[in-house]
Amino acid sequence: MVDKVEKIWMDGEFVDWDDARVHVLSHTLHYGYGVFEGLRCYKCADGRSAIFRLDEHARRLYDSAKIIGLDIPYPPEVLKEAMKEALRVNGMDEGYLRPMVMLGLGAMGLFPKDNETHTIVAAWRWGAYLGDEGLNNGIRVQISSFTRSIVNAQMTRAKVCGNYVNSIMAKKAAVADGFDEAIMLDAQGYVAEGSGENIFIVRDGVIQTPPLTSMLAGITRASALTIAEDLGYKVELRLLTRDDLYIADEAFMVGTAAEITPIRSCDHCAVGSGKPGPVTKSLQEVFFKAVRGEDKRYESWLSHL
Ligand code: PPE
Repeated sequence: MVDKVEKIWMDGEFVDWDDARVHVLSHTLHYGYGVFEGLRCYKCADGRSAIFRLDEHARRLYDSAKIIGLDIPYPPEVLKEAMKEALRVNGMDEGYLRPMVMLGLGAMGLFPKDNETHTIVAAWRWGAYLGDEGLNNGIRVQISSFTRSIVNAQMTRAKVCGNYVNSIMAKKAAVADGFDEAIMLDAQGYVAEGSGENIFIVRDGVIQTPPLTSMLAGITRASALTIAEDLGYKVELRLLTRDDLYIADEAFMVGTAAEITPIRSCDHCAVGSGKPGPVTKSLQEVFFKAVRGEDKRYESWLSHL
């Protein structure tokens, strides 16, 4: 269960955790028509804390809202400040941030009109999303029998609440079968993404990830691509097949929550040696330095509290 913190920002002010409530007839609860983000704040080597890629996450939140036609009743500056303040008021120097914009009471049915909008920013403590063991030694993934929603059904540039039913079903099925995570294929059968992560493989020293089609345009994905290029690796954006994962030398998943997590097997087939490989480890190392302000090249990715 998520650990309770003191305050949550809701509709312009900080309220006590127990008072951050909406009505059961809130529109988003019924139809999934809402947008959200997930960000991490890390404690830096110099003792300060910084939110990783705050501007990019804020931009994606407003893009998501625009895509589905939802008005966010605050300018980005207000929500960015609320995110910093959500950590400060709760005395957190590290944590996960969840801004969300949802529709509340008003009309029911599929033509929301004059429904009130609720905007929240919550912060909570979140350790390694796929477990410390997974982060260090790799996870076991399953190709899901659930297809990632096709691009003109699910808006893939938007992080929409309702999109996550597809993810939850895939994740639950994978865990029920004894795996750590699900990888979903797109409608054509090409590798799309994990339930809440983007995916990369490495073969013959080339880092490969699918182009942005049936998947979220992950900010960690973009960061990993930049780091990979800075490390001098050859990077290729290309459609990946299920068996590309089986014969990869290395594979890993990336996301704000998942950070950079190695994959050690796919469908019981060992990826490479079945252990995190050198390329994955080198990216992981630079990524964790970047988020903690230990690599000057990536200073501009940090927003200090
Ligand atoms: N794909 C999906 C479907 C996704 O949800 C995420 C983030 C990503 C890719 C990676 O995106 P980015 O965080 O910008 O690198 N998933 C978030 C939600 C996790 C959750 O369980 O909630 C996250 O990682 O914060």
